Amino acid sequence: MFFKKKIYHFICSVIFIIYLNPACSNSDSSLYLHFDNAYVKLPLIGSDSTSGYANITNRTDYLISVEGISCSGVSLSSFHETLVDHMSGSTSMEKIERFKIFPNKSIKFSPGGKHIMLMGISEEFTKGDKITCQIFTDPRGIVKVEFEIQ
Ligand SMILES: [Cu+2]
Repeated sequence: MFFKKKIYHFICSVIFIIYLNPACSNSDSSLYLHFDNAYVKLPLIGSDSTSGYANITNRTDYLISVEGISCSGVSLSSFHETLVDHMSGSTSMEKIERFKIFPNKSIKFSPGGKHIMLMGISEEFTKGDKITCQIFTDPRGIVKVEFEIQ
């Protein structure tokens, strides 16, 4: 009886390890491009535009080009970069058409730098909601990412 219980425990442990080890779930396409701390700032009252941030990691051994983004409940989503004019100190934004992430490297989208620009965001969204975005990559296709509204 004791022996049987031990075998059962062993089998459970093996199953547990297989399911939790990311290396065993390579079939999950969302893992090749990983988004950490993906969030969107709640738009200011009276505004329907806001920005999103994340730390994006290329978990493959090849170069990945990120070609675009489309988010549900948002009219226009794109990648932007904040530029600072060092002479005047003023800032402006420029659209990034595409960007590359080297194998096993990360790119940080953070306040004051690169950001995801969301224009025409639905008024329905409130803090804690999730915005689902599709990220288009070459190669591989589409990665689905959820950005939490903060
Ligand atoms: Cu912008």
